[in-house]
Amino acid sequence: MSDDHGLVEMEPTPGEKLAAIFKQREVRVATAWGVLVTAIFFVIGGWIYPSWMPTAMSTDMKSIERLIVIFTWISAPVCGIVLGFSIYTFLHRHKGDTPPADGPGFRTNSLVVGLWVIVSSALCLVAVVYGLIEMNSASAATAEHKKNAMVVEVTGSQWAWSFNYPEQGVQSHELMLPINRPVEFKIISVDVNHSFWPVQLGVKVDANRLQTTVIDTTPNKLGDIDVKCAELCGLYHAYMETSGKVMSADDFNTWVTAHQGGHTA
Ligand SMILES: [Cu+2]
Repeated sequence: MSDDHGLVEMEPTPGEKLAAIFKQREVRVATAWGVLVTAIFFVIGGWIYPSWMPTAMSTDMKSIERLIVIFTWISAPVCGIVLGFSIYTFLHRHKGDTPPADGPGFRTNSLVVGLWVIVSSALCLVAVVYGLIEMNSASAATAEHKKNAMVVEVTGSQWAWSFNYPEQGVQSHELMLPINRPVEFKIISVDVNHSFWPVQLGVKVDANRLQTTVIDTTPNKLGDIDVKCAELCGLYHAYMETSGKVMSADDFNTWVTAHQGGHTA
């Protein structure tokens, strides 16, 4: 900012004001960096990051993936502007021993501030509305699944998960689920707070002592599930994990028959 070209004094139209801001070379270069960073984050958020995410094995996981992508896209321009100006500043930092003279003082540019408030409010509003719609459709699905969901009672303890299938009379340390049947998890802890996280199912919910938390999902893809604890719960928190499987209905029935009355490791 070498001088302000009398921007504030002229009081021209907003369009002229904006044009004057962009007449400054440093603003144009920093904006170009901002656009580049936004584009990079747009691509990373939309195509590269989803390819690193675990396989989606339920509709919930699919919608969470979509939510992450859209929220990344919304935040990309914010990140772009901040990093764009940071990159410009870093590349044009002062080198050498003699400190440069102070630059001219500059006043708040109400047009830029106003525009930015409007744009960021609009982005937040999109995020809030989108989030509410997703939440609403998730609770509608829960109400619909309530009738024929298979109940799995999940117990967290330092430092293991165990699963009880009351309908089938089976207990297990592995999470076995039949494909395409809604499952209702009833989650509790016998000691400290844990968080039940079957990664590929897109479910992550607290396991508290004395208070059962309930959540449902419908596995829709065969394959392996990683079950982890997502709440720091003590010395071996990092090892509080087990595995599971989404199986065909037949395979699930075979597994149930083999384990009824017993307790699998
Ligand atoms: Cu835990």
